[in-house]
Amino acid sequence: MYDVPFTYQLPVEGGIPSTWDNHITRRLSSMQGQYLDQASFEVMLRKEDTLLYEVYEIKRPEAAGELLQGVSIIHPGKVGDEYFMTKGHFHKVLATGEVYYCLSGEGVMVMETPEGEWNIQEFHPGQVLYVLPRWAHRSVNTSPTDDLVFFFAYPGNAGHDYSTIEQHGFRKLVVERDGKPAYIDNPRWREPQRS
Ligand code: PAN
Ligand code: ZN
Repeated sequence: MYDVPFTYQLPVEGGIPSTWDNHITRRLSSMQGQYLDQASFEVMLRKEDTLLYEVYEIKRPEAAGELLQGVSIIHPGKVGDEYFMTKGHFHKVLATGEVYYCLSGEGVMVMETPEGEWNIQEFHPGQVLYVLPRWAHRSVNTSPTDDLVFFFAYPGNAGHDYSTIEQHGFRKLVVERDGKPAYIDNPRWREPQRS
């Protein structure tokens, strides 16, 4: 970890930063119970524990005032009709936002507040997306062929609360209908019970 200001390269092609500290990989088996079509999930998993997405993190102290940053790459694919997506989370410190910059691919960010308000924004190359403080966020790759690649930066003290989303998912699911992405209600969704 540097203790002086630094730069690094972020190539649009491929999107892997020239310097990184952690490479996180998330496979199908880590998304147990998150996809609506449980039968398709089981069939896929029996064949292969497919790599769904990867994150390259640049390490910084997890402290207020720092910015944690990196790149996520979500591979194309579906479980049943539902596109490959990240787990999604609230920040543990709810009052922390996040900036995303789409390098390549096509997708959407599904967001919601603890009160159940929802919002979905599209990702296109060159587009900046700002996730406001308090909004849970999950990114979804809606391309049939290409990776969705984006840069992100968020406060060092944010932390991640995955369990609220793991319990009931997001209010909206992103599925393919007639060859195009569509947003449907998640039948498992319940208003999050946050303490
Ligand atoms: C991103 C996400 C990253 C992977 O860095 O952590 O895209 O998504 P999950 O953490 O939901 O698996 C971010 O939002 N950080 O706060
Ligand atoms: Zn986040």
